[in-house]
Amino acid sequence: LPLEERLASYVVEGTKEGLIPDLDEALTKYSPLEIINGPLMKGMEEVGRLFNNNELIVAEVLQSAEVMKASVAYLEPFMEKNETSVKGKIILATVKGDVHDIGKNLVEIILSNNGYQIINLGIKVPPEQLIEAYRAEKADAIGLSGLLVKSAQQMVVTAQDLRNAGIDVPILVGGAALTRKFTKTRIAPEYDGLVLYAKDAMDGLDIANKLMD
Ligand code: B1M
Repeated sequence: LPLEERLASYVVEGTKEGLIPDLDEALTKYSPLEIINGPLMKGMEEVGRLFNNNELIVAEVLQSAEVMKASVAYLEPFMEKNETSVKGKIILATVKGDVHDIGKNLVEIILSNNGYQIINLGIKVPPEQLIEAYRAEKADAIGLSGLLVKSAQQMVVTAQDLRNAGIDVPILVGGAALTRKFTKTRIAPEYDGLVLYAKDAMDGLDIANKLMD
């Protein structure tokens, strides 16, 4: 198989055998993010498709996720870092009820490599925990990730709770459950701050940079 297909197949098969040498080879041709967003994401999309068709079970999807995580961890030191002064502090969380964290953690890597201090609250984060963290950290923005359809609804609830707690910092939302339609009007028409959708981690960085300008 060509290199790109081999990379995708490690994710689909959930195997790490041969992965590192192939990642090294890929690094001679592509940037770390191109490898992640290209062949590795392609593998993850295939995993999603197979899972949807009942051709994979959760345990197998978990192994695929392990391969993706190991790849991102291996590639991270090769990513471009902009050693600027701290641009801002951002709280990141996967919303309540949702365990998917690969995308959120990628957002953390990209933002922290580009001058942001990140408070990563992890997965299944209830609004109360976000409110507490915001009060303790005085962050410049809150980033919410969600991959399940119900996570979009959870974001609506979260934005309402933040508003009721008197918080109005910009909220950045992302994750496969969302689309561009998830703008402020869909998520939180009455939220006093901005609500912005990022399609991927780089888009998240662009938005954060615009916000902090
Ligand atoms: Co799950 N899962 N999963 N899963 N899983 C999906 C999301 C699903 C679409 C698969 C499918 O059926 N086709 C489906 C959701 C269906 C729906 O609601 N419409 C699904 C399901 C059903 C489930 C369970 C319910 C399965 C079950 O138990 N029966 C269960 C949910 C448990 C729960 O959350 N309560 C479940 C569990 C799991 C695993 C634990 C096995 C594993 C997650 C492991 C982990 O994350 N640690 C897993 C995985 C791996 C997937 C798929 C296959 C891949 C997700 C992924 O990591 N993609 C996924 C199918 C798919 O998406 N194709 C699927 C790679 C990652 C880099 O992309 O997270 O989208 P993503 O991030 C992108 C952008 O979205 C964006 O940036 C990233 C790229 O740069 N982004 C942000 C993300 N967050 C952002 C935040 C931002 C900005 C951008 O700002 C704050």
